[in-house]
Amino acid sequence: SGPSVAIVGVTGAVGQEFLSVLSDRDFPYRSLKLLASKRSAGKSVSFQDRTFTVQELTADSFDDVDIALFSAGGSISKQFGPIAVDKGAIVVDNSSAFRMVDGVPLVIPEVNPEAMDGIKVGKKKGALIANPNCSTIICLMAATPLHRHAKVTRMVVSTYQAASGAGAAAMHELELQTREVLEGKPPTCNIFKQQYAFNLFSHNAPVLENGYNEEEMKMVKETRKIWNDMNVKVTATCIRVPVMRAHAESVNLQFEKPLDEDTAREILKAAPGVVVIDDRTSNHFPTPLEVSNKDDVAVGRIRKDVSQEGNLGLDIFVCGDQVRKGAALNAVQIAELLL
Ligand code: 11C
Repeated sequence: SGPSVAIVGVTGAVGQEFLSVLSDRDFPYRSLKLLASKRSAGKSVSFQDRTFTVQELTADSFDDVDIALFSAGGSISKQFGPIAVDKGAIVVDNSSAFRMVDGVPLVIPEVNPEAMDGIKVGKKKGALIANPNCSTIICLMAATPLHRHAKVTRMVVSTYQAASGAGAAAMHELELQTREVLEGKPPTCNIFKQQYAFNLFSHNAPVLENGYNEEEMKMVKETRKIWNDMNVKVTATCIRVPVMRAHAESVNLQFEKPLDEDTAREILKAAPGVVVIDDRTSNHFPTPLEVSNKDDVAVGRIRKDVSQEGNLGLDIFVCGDQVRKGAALNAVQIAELLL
């Protein structure tokens, strides 16, 4: 029993994580179809004591599919997402293709599940639901409980983003470059056009006319849509750091109503999907390594912003596994809401 599920892009980093998360959460499914490009078709994938053969993604792939989890890049989503919806599937799309389209819910289950009200498996009606950008998800997991309490009027984010955000090939390149540099060899630069190991650089997304890169503007626009607040002021600086798979973010918040740091800590301790690591005595705060392969987003460095009046400002530091809560877990949680 359960829905029939398809995974589009199963050979990628997020595609593989979809499988782990489905298994970890015991997601009920009637059938499972693993789809990828022609190049990967025919490969065998072992999953839950069974061997699946990866099938080529085509327009006919979605006959009798209830839920399709997409993570194969924006152009594949644009081409095949609408086809899947026409066939009656509910598409949970991890790409940026449909996030800002009016009428497409952009959902973090702990934050705005109401945005997908009425979309359910069994209604025999296709729909698109977008998974936000990983940096946005990780930031808003921590910022939203505080926003609900004191209303954020302005948010300033600086990110420290892992290789995983650029896919499995970038993770491989980071590892390879690290070896090469240690061995005194010139680093291989295929994915990023500059040395990544022992370095950091501005996020590789295209830079726009306003000087922001696309990753930064995603944080600005997606936050407004998810919070359904077109007035919240958001600015971001996104940086790629040589970390394998979890993003870190420094987040400065300005509030409409006062919120002191002890109350903020209690709110965050009670927030679903969030753990507080905030030990000033031993200088123990969230790290990417500590949250890697974990579901929860960790938050620490919770402190009053001394540059702001009264208790109207806080600084926090957030870490979250980019592949998991930033992508696959969030999508599977959305799929759970569809049942
Ligand atoms: C990164 N967030 O870490 C990006 C990758 O819009 O889904 C994913 C881009 C997106 O590089």
